[in-house]
Amino acid sequence: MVLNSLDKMVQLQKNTANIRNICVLAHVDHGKTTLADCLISSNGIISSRLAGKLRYMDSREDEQVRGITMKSSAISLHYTKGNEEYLINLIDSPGHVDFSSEVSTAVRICDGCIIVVDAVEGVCPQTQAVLRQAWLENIRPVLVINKIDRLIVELKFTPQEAYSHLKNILGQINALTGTLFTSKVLEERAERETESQVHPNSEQGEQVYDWSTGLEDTDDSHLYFSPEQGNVVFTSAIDGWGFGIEQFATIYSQKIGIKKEVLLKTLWGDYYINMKAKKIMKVDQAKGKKPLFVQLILENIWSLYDAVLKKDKEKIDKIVTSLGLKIGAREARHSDPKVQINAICSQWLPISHAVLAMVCQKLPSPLDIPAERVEKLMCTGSQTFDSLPPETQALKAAFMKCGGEDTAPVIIFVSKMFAVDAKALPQNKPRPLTQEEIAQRRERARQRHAEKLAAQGQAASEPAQDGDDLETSPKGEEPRGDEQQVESTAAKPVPQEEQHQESFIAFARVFSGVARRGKKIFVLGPKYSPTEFLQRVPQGFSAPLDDLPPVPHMACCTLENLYLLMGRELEDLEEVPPGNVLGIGGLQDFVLKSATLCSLPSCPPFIPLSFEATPIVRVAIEPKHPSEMPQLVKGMKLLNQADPCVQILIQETGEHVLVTAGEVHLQRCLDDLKERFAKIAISVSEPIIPFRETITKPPKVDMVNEEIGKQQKVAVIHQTKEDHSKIPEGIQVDSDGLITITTPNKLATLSVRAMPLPEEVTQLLEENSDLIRSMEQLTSSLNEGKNTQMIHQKTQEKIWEFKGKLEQHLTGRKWRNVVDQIWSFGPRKCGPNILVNKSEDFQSSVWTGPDGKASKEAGRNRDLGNSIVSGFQLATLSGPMCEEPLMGVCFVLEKWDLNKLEDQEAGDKQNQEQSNPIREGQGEDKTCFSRDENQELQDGCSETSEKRTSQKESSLTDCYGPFSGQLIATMKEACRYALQVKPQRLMAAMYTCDIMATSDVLGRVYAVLSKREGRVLQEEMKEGTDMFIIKAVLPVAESFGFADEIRKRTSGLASPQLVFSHWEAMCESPQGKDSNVHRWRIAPVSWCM
Ligand SMILES: Nc1nc2c(ncn2[C@@H]2O[C@H](COP(=O)(O)OP(=O)(O)OP(=O)(O)O)[C@@H](O)[C@H]2O)c(=O)[nH]1
Ligand SMILES: [Mg+2]
Repeated sequence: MVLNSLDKMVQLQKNTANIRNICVLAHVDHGKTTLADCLISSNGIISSRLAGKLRYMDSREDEQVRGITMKSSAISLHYTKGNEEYLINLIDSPGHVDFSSEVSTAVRICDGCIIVVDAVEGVCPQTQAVLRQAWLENIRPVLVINKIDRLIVELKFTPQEAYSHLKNILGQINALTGTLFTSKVLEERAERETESQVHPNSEQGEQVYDWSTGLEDTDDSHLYFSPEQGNVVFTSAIDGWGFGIEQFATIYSQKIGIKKEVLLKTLWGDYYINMKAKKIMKVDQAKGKKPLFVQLILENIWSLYDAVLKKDKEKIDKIVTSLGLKIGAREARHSDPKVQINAICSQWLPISHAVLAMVCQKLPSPLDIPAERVEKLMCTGSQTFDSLPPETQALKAAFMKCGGEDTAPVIIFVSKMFAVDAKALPQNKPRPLTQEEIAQRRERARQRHAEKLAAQGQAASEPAQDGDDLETSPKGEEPRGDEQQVESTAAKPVPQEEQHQESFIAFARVFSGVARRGKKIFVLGPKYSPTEFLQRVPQGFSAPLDDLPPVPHMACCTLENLYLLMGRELEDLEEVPPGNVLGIGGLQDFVLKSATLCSLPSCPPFIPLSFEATPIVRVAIEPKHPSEMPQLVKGMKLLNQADPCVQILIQETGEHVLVTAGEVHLQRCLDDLKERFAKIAISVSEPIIPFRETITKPPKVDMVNEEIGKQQKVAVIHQTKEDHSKIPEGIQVDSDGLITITTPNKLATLSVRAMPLPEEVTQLLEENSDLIRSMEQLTSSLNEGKNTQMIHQKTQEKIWEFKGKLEQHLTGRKWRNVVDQIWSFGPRKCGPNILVNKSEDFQSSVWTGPDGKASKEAGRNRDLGNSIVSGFQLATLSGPMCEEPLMGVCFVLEKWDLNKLEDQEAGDKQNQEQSNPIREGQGEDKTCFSRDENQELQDGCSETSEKRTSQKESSLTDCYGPFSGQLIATMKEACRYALQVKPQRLMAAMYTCDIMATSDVLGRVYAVLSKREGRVLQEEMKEGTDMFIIKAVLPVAESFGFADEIRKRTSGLASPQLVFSHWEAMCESPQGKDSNVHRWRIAPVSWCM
């Protein structure tokens, strides 16, 4: 990039109203990067001949080789429309599902997006996913229907057929928008309704249900895509052309003398023109009239393609002349018709103009950020905007204003960290010399030359002593040969160790204020709470930022380097005004993946990015040479930072595990690890497939579908009992699966039962894990007596709603009162398993916290209760079959018998009272007191007397360790045994798989699917094409190599998209499990079909 254009960009960055931050979103291969090429070539960064071939934004080698984008990257473009100059910060994103987290990072820092749809393939699964993401993030979309050339060349449609097909695509995408919009309106309506229930109108008497609060009166017309609204353009990125209705309305209003406004309304739709009367009328199909779009637009394009493809020189010349274009002699003579089409169309209907004009007109500037979006960004978890402290709420105005004055708070969001080679940083790159520097160097060279001449003169008069002297430059300066090289460029020396280092740049956006180099700023982690800061730090605190008292999840750093992101290049900037996308250097020690930076500590962290794909594919990694372990560990840390969705785990066994979103993502991570971050040879295990453990209901029918009678049922129970020979003696198991177990010191007895939860409940728990987490936080702060967190009304409403739904699904005798008695969720206190407390001695529920009694006994019970909950957490974290987490299990604590403990404590107390005077004056020989019999035998008198002295703990600690620990272990065991007496099942991770295939390869697709235990859910034909869309589910364990196999078997005509969908219980009971556990981790034995 040349210097003056950098100046131009800097100048454009200051005019916030004319900035457009946009990303290009689409299904894989629909032409995003090709479209980006066309837009980039309009700025002269790449030549127009290379546009579409270069795929400039795919700067990684593997992106070029595989032909898919793997990361999102930004470039700033300049566009002039009339008298206005615009700065377009364009982000190209990947379409492959494995990289959908990169889409989330792009969407967060944009205000609008271009949704690209392939004119042949139409709306595909990822189109839906990206549209949903745009909606969730509240950014405005425009539509580009790309690859129109395929309708002409491949499908050989007539213009009329093409028009119907395009109408169809628009219909599909608008239907999707409609669904998103309707669900949003209904959600808001439901919210309003609950609000009105909470604050009922005082005039209760005249309550009339008002249906109009819903969809009816909400104007949604601006949301839909329609060419006449100006938010749709039709393009062929590969041939470099594109148009919106407006371009043709301008052309034809001059040509046929009909008002532009009229044409804008009628060029798309079923209208035709009566040329004689110069009138536009509704299409009368019976008379075979063609719509304007067909007659005035498509037919012209079709006839141009026809002429060029048939090499009809005469016709081509006629078209070129009638359009008033000038085609270079080289292009006109070119034998490849594509080159000719490109040369003509890119002049006639330049794609960059059509797309960028629409972007500037229809997409909002940073000044138009919706208030709703701001509020959403500021509210993490189940918080609501009005529950934030007033100082925090006040920041909303700054967001909305997006001001650059000195008083405006600086708010920046970092959506990801990306690694670049340190050599590629502008400060390490050669830069052109200034005039002064060139003059100085010239002067130095002249001096040296003169000195050398003088030295030669001297040498001629004195005989040479050492020939080498002549070669050495005077005073040990650089040898002369370098002079010419440094003449035009100068590089800052890169320290040796930095030369091969990766440097991290934050991919960010300034939401308010000016980001200046050298400015000190707070880095707020996702868990940072401004409320906590405001409580800890006195108001009006004015010491330097570094002297602040420590506040969790907050750090202070300096903005070291600011960059303009230019695709493969970075340009140094001194400051970045609000509303711009930028790169920030020097944050790698402060930001792991994403963060909020703000000059005020009252700012909350932005809500975390929502990722569509769940990381599910795991492999264990080790260095080929064990001595290189430290490099591997360091490399994995860097990889973790450089990828928004990868996870790195260190197992208890010491294995280093990499968790990725899919096979392609895994391959990219491994390549990065080997070539960039660890730079060592590694060995990679077979993929490890995660499972979940669950239980099912005992069968009601036997193998031949005959109902099992009562007698048989008993037999089944006996059989089950026999099967669970693992349950040691001394543990009571009743016929219903109730386990009764005593702590090692025999002081407490627990009775626990396991029951399978209905599927809907498990799903509900999974969907509400965030809410459950905040509930748990509230309960634990209540438990600790802190009560710092105020429950906001809306959060409370959400909790009640969640409870209501649980009650709705947990009906019947078996589940009576269960919801009220839920004590905890697990694992990690927010998982899809429930602990129910039916014991009468101690009541505690997640809805109300422990019962209000503040007695000493209540306090003790609370402590013991915590141990029981911990035991449940451990049990749900790793199940008895293969130590995988549990799912869909309800543990009911039926009884909790502490009588012995209480007896002992009473005894303790009594003895203590009695022994106190003794201790003071008498010997210790009478101090034996009644304890558990066994204990007494073991300990003997002298030992017990010692224990007595350490008051309360003495009674709760014995040779089995602290009582709390015993209770945890006993509860864990009870849960495990309770599971083992029920029919246990493993649950397998399942992908949903969307495959688009032509009818002739359909059979082969099915063959591969059935070989890999896939199950077809749906098959439908795409209208107007011979393509089928197949929706199937496929076990993750069977998915490795699936995409490659499908591609190979269908010669590349079908390619699947796999997205993690759900967990599914396998049919077979995993008998003989011990020997098989390892095998299941790689390939499960059998699948529930
Ligand atoms: N016929 C035709 N092919 C196109 C057009 N635009 C792009 N392509 C081709 O479609 C393929 C995919 O294009 P890309 O631009 O890489 O698609 P993408 O959407 O960036 O793909 P991902 O980034 O992997 O999701 C390439 O082979 C392009 O040459 C078009 O207008 N017409
Ligand atoms: Mg791409």
